[in-house]
Amino acid sequence: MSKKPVTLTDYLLKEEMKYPNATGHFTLLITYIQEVGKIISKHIRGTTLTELLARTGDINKSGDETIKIDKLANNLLRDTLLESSLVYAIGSEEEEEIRFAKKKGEYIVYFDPIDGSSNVGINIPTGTIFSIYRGREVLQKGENQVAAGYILYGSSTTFVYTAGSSVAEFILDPSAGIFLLSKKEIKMPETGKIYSINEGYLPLFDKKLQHYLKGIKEEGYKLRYVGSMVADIHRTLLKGGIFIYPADKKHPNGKLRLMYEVNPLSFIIKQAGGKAITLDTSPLEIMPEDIHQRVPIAIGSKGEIDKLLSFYNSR
Ligand code: P6P
Repeated sequence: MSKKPVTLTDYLLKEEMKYPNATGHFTLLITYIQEVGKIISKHIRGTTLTELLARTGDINKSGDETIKIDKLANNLLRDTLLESSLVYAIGSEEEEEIRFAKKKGEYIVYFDPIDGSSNVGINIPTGTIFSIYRGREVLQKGENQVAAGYILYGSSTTFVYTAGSSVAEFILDPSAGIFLLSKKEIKMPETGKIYSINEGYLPLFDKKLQHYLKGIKEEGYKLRYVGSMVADIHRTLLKGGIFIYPADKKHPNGKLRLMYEVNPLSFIIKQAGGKAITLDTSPLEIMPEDIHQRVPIAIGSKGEIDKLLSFYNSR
């Protein structure tokens, strides 16, 4: 008798049973998010992308021009969450300000509806990133996250999340429309000779970073850079290595946003045994001042982050 594969819903309900006082609200919240992820995946893979790739003419807070599929993904997530009665407020790359729910729930959700959206039209992986807090304080340190995850629209549609203990991966069976458990407790390799950085900006990097990059190349490291953070982090999570988006002469705070890119992905990598640093601390310890603030980031295998730090602390 073949066993039924474990679905995301099975997994969520089993996790919920570990908490006798659970209300079921967290399970419902993740269920809403994964449902929207399936709809976004359908649009991204749809043949009628032309319409969805049309530019809207809007410039978001990050200075990127929004395309229709960004808006579609944002509005789907925003409206689903704000109407769920589970959420107090949401923050999004595509929303200038925090948006508050009418029927207030217990969670605050930050998200990047389509990270790397400029890659959608050229069939390069993109992703939806989400970060979940409890309470009424809309600006909290990343270490307060109760959960974080992403949906990667790659060769398959993959759902990865952690609720603060283990990191699990689910792959969408498109014919059944169900996320099936593929990896239960992802543990990152301690090291990995793969580095991920946009070396096009090399002349803008500080001397120590340039020296570090020269050193690892002499050690035979491979460069892999997709240009969608979710895809680069997913590879780093599974194969080990290091992803760096540093500050440089033109971007004193780097490019990536703390609340809906760096914190959720750092939370996941840390739960899988990896490490994330920004300037001289963990990004998860930063007290945010603005929902769109940027931070420089290095994130990946513990051994690789320590190697980078050794270049900054010794020379
Ligand atoms: P660059 C995509 O626009 C994004 O926000 C991240 O997903 C990605 O890692 C980064 O920017 C790429 O930036 O400057 O290398 O094109």
